[in-house]
Amino acid sequence: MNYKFLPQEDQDIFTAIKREEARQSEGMELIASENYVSAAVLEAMESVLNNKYSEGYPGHRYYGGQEFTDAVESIAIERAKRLFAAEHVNVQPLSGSPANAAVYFAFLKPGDKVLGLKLDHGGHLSHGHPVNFSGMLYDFVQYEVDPATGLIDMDRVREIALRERPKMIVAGFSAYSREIDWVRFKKIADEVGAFTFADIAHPAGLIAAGELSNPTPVFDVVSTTTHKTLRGPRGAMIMCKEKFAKEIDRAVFPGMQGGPHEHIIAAKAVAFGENLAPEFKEYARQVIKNAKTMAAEFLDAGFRVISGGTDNHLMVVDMTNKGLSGKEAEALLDKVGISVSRSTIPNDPNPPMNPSGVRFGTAAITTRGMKEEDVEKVVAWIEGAIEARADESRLDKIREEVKEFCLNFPIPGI
Ligand code: DSN
Repeated sequence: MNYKFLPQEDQDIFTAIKREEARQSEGMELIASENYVSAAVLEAMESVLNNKYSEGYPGHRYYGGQEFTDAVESIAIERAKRLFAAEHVNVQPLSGSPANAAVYFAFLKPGDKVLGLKLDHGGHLSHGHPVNFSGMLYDFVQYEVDPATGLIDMDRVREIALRERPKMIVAGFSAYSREIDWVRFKKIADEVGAFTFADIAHPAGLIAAGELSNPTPVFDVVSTTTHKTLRGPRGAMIMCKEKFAKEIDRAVFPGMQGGPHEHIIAAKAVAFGENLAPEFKEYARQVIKNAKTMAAEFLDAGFRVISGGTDNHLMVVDMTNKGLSGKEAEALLDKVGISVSRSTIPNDPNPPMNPSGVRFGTAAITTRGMKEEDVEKVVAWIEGAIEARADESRLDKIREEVKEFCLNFPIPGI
């Protein structure tokens, strides 16, 4: 980005941003939920649309002057519908948790029973964790992955659903590396008369590109963030069957939110335009190829990969047999310029702040143009850093190698 005014007006913030640009350029980003947006997406976010209030929806607003916000929001909606074959789309949710809150708000009353995947098995806080609003307001019953395979045991999900008779079943996860059987989930939900809600925040881009199966035609309602594999601005959207359009729209506004962020909605529209282009399909394919290579390399190096591999952009790796916790691995890899996020493993004996695993993802490095042979080097650096963790000079050397390597792969927008 070229900053014209900021350096003159606010050196402190300008300096922090420039240093973050350098950190991103010199470092290896393996946090599964992160990505790099295009310069066009960044430009849409910094536009004067930021200045506009637009409560309501295109054609039905509570403030004047909506000619162009209506146009922008309608384009975002139309593109999202094409991407996911969605009947109805609301592009206003500010982020993933608010989107999920709106979905619950649309379909449930406090105290209603809901089925969601447990956090340490790959679910999300907003899928019923007791410290989150979802777990506080609703009566969540949690299903798990099979401890032996790391896969969701659909027979067990059915058993729990038949016993508990939930009003909603939530599927779609933050740390689950395998394809999801949406049709089976829907069948189970139909048996007990439950709503089906898919949270595809992580694999949305791979689904939009047709590389993973799409729950939108099958499920009642689907939420996603727009900044992970979809490679758009930080934000979210909700897709649903036309028959639920009113409930969802009312739950978002006026139910949960006030004025939508039209500059972000414009950036969502730009990203969706990019997602519809053939190059994005190539990108999504490469993300998966890179992730499969990464999982295979970890297995070869003696790491325990949960479920034994991946079908999408992420994997969770248990660090126990390498003699360090997920938090220690995160801090160690930070030292060599590799960003990751610690992660619980299924039935983790350790708490979420200091869990046993690390989650790795390939969405960001693939945007930079890295391919399978590059991923092999990345895993070798991770393995090397873990082996050399007591040897500061070897760690410094790895950091230099990572930096030199990363600088060969420019980041869009920088
Ligand atoms: N923080 C996101 C992630 O890392 O998966 C989910 O909210």
